[in-house]
Amino acid sequence: MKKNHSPHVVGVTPPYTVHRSRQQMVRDVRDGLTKTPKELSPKYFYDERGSELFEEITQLPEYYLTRAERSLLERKISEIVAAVRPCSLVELGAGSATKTRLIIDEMRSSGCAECYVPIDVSKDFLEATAVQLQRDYPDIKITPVVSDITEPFTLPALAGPTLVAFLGSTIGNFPREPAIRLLSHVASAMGPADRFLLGADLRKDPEIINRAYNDSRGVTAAFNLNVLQRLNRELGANFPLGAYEHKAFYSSGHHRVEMHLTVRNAHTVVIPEIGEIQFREGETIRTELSYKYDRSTLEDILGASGLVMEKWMPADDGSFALALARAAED
Ligand code: AVJ
Repeated sequence: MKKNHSPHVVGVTPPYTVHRSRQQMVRDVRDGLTKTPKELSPKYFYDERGSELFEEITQLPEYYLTRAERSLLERKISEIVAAVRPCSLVELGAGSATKTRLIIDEMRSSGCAECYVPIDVSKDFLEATAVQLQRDYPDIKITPVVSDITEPFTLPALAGPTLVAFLGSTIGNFPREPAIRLLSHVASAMGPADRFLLGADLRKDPEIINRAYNDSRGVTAAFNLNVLQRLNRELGANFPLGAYEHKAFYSSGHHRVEMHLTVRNAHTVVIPEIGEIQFREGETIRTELSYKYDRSTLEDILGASGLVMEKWMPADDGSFALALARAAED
């Protein structure tokens, strides 16, 4: 890794606070809800409850993504670690870090596992994950970083080579330009021996995709609605939850899932720091985009970000893929 300026690093033991994030949240919510059509950033899904609900989603029979990626990683991790020989692992949007152990175990058995840096917006989850991992891997230096990965991020000094993992198809939340901005930060933090490992959901039968975002138990609906509950709790808003309905659909033209909250009946919401917001019957708040890829689209996005795809590892059924990339020589 190239050297960076002072990182926003937190110890495995709290307390720590992220002062900027509340102001940022108020700004983002104001900007998103005064737009037409209205939108909220998917990063606000992940409060404690939201992170729990997402974990539940990953275990749903309809939500194939997590299982597909895990079985791919199980099959490919030894080849990846043998090629990269990483001593450090940086994980973007680490969440509960369930696939992390697979990577760390392989790094260890191939002789080098010095540092693990999980980066996530959800500080509670990050903290719990870091504490748990530290218990299981006492010899690894774990440095959690609470950060919005869309902001240019900084990293502590690491033992190289570094494997930067961005798994779970979280990249899918970003349209092309924001994705390129994010991946460019990754590319500029990488040295010649470092590698980037990306997990991405692939284009497939729209019915399969639609089922994954409209599960029969309504967990995805609860996950979607939870963002309003969070705004009620954290910003003192008064969203009437019963006035909203989960909607998710795959748009083949855009190669993406759109998640919305549809307004059942017109009402006004007050958010003290923002003001009054009118909601019309039938209008929607768009809460998430989830892009689906093919190899050439990913190669193009990586290329535009200063990264070169070295390995393309699709699942046998074509449902999901891992891609390994290096920084382009500049
Ligand atoms: C974590 C962004 C990859 O888009 O599939 C799951 C989030 N949203 N169900 C996805 C999500 C609804 C998930 N990502």
